[in-house]
Amino acid sequence: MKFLSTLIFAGVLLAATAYAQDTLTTAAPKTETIHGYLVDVMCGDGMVKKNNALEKAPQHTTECALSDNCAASGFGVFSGATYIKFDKQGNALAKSLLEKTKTEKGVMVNVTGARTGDMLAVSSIKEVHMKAMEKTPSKEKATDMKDMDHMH
Ligand SMILES: [Cu+2]
Repeated sequence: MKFLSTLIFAGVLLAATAYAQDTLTTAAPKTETIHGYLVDVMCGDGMVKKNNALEKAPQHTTECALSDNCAASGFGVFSGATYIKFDKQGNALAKSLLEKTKTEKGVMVNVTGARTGDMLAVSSIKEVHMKAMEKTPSKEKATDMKDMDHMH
């Protein structure tokens, strides 16, 4: 009886191992979230060629990205100096984000999708705002002043 259960256990273990290996090799590309500047392909390719993305991507305007030639070229994101291009759905999501945003240049995003090399099959794009550093200190100052008034 003990021998039999050991045999069954070994069999289950083998099957589980085989299943795990199978799912590993047939798995879809890894999903990842990339953080960086959203730039159209026309301008993005230009920055890659001139090797000046770190300097130019933050300066790239929303207006430029939405101009006819730029918008038609598709979109991508700069992860540092590496340019990762979006699929069709990503291009559509990027365009509607740019149409809604109030950011005039250097739109920064978190893009999630399945990455294959320098291509991303996008599932979601969110703009990342960096307002915290501008607004929080002035608010803190205001409360500090009120506290001081109480003390007098
Ligand atoms: Cu552009």
